[in-house]
This record gives sequence, structure tokens and C-alpha cells, in this order.
Amino acid sequence: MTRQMAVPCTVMRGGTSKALYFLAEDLPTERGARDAFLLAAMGSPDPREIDGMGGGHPLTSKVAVVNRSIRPGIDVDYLFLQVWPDRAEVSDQQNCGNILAGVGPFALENGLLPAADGVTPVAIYLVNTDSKATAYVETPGGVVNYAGSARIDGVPGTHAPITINFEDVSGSSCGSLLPTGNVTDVVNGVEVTCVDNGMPVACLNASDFGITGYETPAELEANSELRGRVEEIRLQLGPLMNLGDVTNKTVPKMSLLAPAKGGGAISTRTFIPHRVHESIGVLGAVSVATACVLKGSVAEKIGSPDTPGRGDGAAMEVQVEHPSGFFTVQMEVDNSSDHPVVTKSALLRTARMLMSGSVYVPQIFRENT
Ligand code: NQM
Repeated sequence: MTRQMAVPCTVMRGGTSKALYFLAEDLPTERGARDAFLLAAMGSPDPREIDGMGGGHPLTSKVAVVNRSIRPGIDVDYLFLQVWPDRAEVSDQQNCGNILAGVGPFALENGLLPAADGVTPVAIYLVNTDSKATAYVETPGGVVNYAGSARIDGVPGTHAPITINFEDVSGSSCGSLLPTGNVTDVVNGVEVTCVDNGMPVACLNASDFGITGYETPAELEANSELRGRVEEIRLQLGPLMNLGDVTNKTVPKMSLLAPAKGGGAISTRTFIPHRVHESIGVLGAVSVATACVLKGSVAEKIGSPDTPGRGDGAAMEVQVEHPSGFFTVQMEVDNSSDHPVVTKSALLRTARMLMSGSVYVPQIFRENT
């Protein structure tokens, strides 16, 4: 008889994504065993992930591993893992700012730090990229509050706000803000701006691919010629962006840009990298917003000339349009050198605990834990 084993797990929506959240101590320590466990828990590989918790899409096939931190000034460490739905692979090659939004509530719910009466700042170390973020979680009476009036595009209804401040995310995956050393490069005859301000992103002009840039994600995913062209460029960008062979990596993200349509700074459609995002990733949006203020970049040339604060330093808000609305990035920019340096970025997310209990996987994994 094959029994099942139960592992403590919380399901949270973080921003516009959804993940299984685990305490590190509940997972196998050895990487191969951990990944085998997570694939079984998620139901991967299977495009529908029908025999597991995954939702059959990269945005709903994510994992957060959290533990109390021993780093000075940090409350918790957060490791993000992307489980590919259709391939037996687990990747730690990127951050996820959406799932980051659930880390504060998860840590507080699990007693990893004490909750204040009011708002609790949670200092989070992002293991994937060796960087830091602070999330501000509403905790009236010392209890996490999920209800509120904050609205983020891509999520129905309103919820309690979680403000996240990032410090020092520039070059966190590729080593520098402009990983190729240039504001623009030409690859396969197409101009591209590569930026890493927390997420490696290639900014491209949608019109260079014969599309408007306002198509739906489904329309773009159905366009196999477009997908092929975008992927060819991505594979060439891997080594140029210091990411090596990116065949099996989830970065760089490929953002096809068009002029803003709804009063924002720029419009985006982002391959992440094979499915098209229904909105845009958090750090992906920070990187695109950064590209908007880089003189001569693909984004700056397409973006709205009246992007608030553009070119004149200090604090600014950049509204990044995406398939389901807007993403507002607040940035502080130092314009004292040739290229602007984004010294701080902040954004608004919401998160909600959906389930807390045990996830079940076949007993076969017990010997690995
Ligand atoms: O860019 C999707 C998401 C993400 C990542 C992706 C993210 C980020 O929306 O920080 O949030 O680009 O793979 O969850």
C-alpha cells in the first residue's frame, strides 16, 4: 500500500501570482530531494498540473521558502522557486516580487517575528539575488489584516495594502544595471535595451515584430512566428547579459513595448519568457520603469515624453501599462552621472492567505526529508 506524506504548507496569493509557502525547516534540505518533493506537490510535469496544487501556468506554479534570518537587520530570508508546469524543473534563477508580497503575512502568521499593533515592517532578505526589501504589513491588535481598500490591477476586489520598498536591487542578477554595458544593442537586426533593476528584462519595440503591442496574451501566445523570433533573441541575450545559457532559465523576461494608451508612461506585453504575463511582474515593472528614464533606451524612445519627473531627478512615479491595467512604480533617481541611477523603488501590492494546512505527496519522498 502506498501512503501519502503530509507537509505543512500555506497557499497565498501574492500580488497577481499564487504560491505554496513553506517554512524551510519543513522541506528536504538536499536540493534534489527538495525539488522532487516540490514537483510532486505541484503536479509537474503536466501542462495542467492536474495531480497537484499548481495551476498550470507559471504565475500559479510558484514556491516561497521562508525562514527566520540570522542576518543583522533582517527578519526573514525568502527563497523563490519557479516550478515549470510542463517540465520537471525547479528554478531559483529569478526573484519574484509578487510572491514577495505574501512573505510578510506568512512570516507573521507563523510567528517568525512579533507583530506590532498597527503596521509591522518586515525586513526580508531575497536569497535568489542577495538583496533586501522591506514590506509593511497591516497588523491591528497584532493580527495580520487582509481586508482593505487597496486595489491592484489583475486582482479582483480590494484588500489591505502592502507597501514594499526595495533597496539596492540594481544589477542583482546580471551584475550591473546595464548588463551588456550598452543602453541599446542590436540583436538579429532588432534594437534592444537590457536592464536589470531587480529582474533581467529585455525591452523591445513591439512594432519591430510587426505587432501593435496591444494584443492580448492569448493572441501573442498563438503567434508561433513571433514566439520563435522573441526566443531566438532571448537565447542570444543570455551570455550578453551575463546569464549564460538561458535555454532552461526563466530570465531574461522579454517585454514588447508600445506607446502608452491609457495615460501611463508605456505599454507592455511581457514574455516570462514563454507564456505571456497577464499583467507584469513586480521587479519586471521596476526594470521597465527604469528603462523609461534611461536616455536613448528603447523604452525612453517609445515612452510618453511627459513621464513624471523624467530626466529631472528625485522622486517620480512611472505608470507601466500591461494587459490588465497599470502598475505604478515609485522611484528615486539620482541624475548626477551620465546615466540615471535608481536609488530606491517602492510599490503597492496586496496578498491574501487562502489556505493553511498540509500538502500531500506520495510516501516515496519520505526518505528524502
Ligand atoms: O518580476 C512573473 C510575477 C512574476 C515575477 C514573472 C515578479 C517580478 O508576476 O518580480 O513578480 O515575470 O515570471 O509573479
